[in-house]
Amino acid sequence: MSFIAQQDQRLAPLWKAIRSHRFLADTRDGTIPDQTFATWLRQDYLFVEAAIPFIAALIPRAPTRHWGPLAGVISALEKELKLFEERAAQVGVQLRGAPPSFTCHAYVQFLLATAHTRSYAEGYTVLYAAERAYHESWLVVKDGLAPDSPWMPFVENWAGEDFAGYVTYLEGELETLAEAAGPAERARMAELYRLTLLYEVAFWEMASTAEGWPGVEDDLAPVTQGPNWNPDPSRTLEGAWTHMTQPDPTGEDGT
Ligand code: MP5
Repeated sequence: MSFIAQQDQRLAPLWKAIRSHRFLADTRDGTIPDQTFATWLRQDYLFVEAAIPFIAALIPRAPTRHWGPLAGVISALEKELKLFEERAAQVGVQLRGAPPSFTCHAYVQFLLATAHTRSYAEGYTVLYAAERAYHESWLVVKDGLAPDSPWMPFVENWAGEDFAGYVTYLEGELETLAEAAGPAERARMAELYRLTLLYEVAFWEMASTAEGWPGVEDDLAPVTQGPNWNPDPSRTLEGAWTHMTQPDPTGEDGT
């Protein structure tokens, strides 16, 4: 059995917790409170912003065939940030100035620590698990979301064909890395896969409950704390992931 199939079997309860999360069902059904969706918008904006240095930190140890695709992910993430900006403006949500929640902060630290201190295959495992989790999550929302929902662009981003193609590509590459890994590294990859799925469940939970930091009423974060990314709002929106599935112009398969 392939590495991913083996992990998916072992971690089936975590996949179920992701796919059956009430945040996704309520978003799909149009019953999610505006404030709850706004919490997710603000926190995921911070997450996507941090995903850029995560990808950048993977590049130095990546095989050369991954350089182009990983650079493509960085530009897709920049376009995703613009999508957040555009949607937040559309529905009147203040995107900036929110401090990271405990869960968002922990997940981001986990991403960066993995990229900087673990093997490339281990970092790639986290990338695959996080992207796949979002694809699976937004497929749940897609299945029944009203076509005029303000959240449809997020469905198109993560449940669309371009992103599906990207996740399939990541899957194939992760299997290749897992085949080349020894038993000890494979065990570490399996553990990181599990942790990433746990963080994904925790992230939906955090968005649903608007949790702050455990044990305190007020995390005392300055209100100006928030994203560092400074987009150019005048740029037009394009599909963030379109270029990830366009054929290689050199005609080579990149291996
Ligand atoms: C993703 C995300 C998908 N935006 N947020 C969480 C909590 N997990 C996964 O990543 P990307 O890079 O936005 O496609």
